[in-house]
Amino acid sequence: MNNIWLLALGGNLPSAIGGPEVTLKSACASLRQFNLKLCKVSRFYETPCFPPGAGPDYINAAAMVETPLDAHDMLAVLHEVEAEFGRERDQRWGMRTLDIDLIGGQDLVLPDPETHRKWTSLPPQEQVRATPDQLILPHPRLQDRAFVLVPLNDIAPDWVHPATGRSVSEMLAALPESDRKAVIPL
Ligand code: PH2
Ligand code: MG
Ligand code: MG
Repeated sequence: MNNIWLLALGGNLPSAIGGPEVTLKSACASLRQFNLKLCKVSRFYETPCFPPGAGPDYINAAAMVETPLDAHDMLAVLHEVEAEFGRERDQRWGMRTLDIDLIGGQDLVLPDPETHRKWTSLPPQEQVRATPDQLILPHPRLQDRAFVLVPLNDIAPDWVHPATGRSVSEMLAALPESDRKAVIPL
């Protein structure tokens, strides 16, 4: 069985091998060691840190992989690659050498549509405090973030969010222009 997974990559601290751009490129190469095919990689972008002031600007990119791995096994691979580049999983939304997020794939909604809706509709104050202990797919903040949607639009503009029916290009067009313009290709 072959799955297509969409990934969002980011980093805003140097790793042992260099700055975030070097780290993200090596992470893409490193993904190839696993049981997957790296189908597409977006351009790389400089993006303002979210939340504003929480650290240096990020480098962000997106990738598409094809693999027999299911969502949970794919996530385990992403955590392995993050660890390889010195990621310490401590502070939520803290600075990091490498973050690879599983954004979604196919028409999969995890863990179930109702729980997914609960996490996507959290008010901003709650988003900071509450952390899901289950894998939520598509990523619950996907539709809010230009630093994810701009790179994703390079490689999968027509992928449709299975819970909302909106495509990547539609989600991107719905963001404020100022958010979109702040995501600058390298
Ligand atoms: N990732 C975060 C928190 N803030 N800001 C930008 N610009 N890009 C990111 O990838 C990012 C962030 C948590 O993973
Ligand atoms: Mg992450
Ligand atoms: Mg992240």
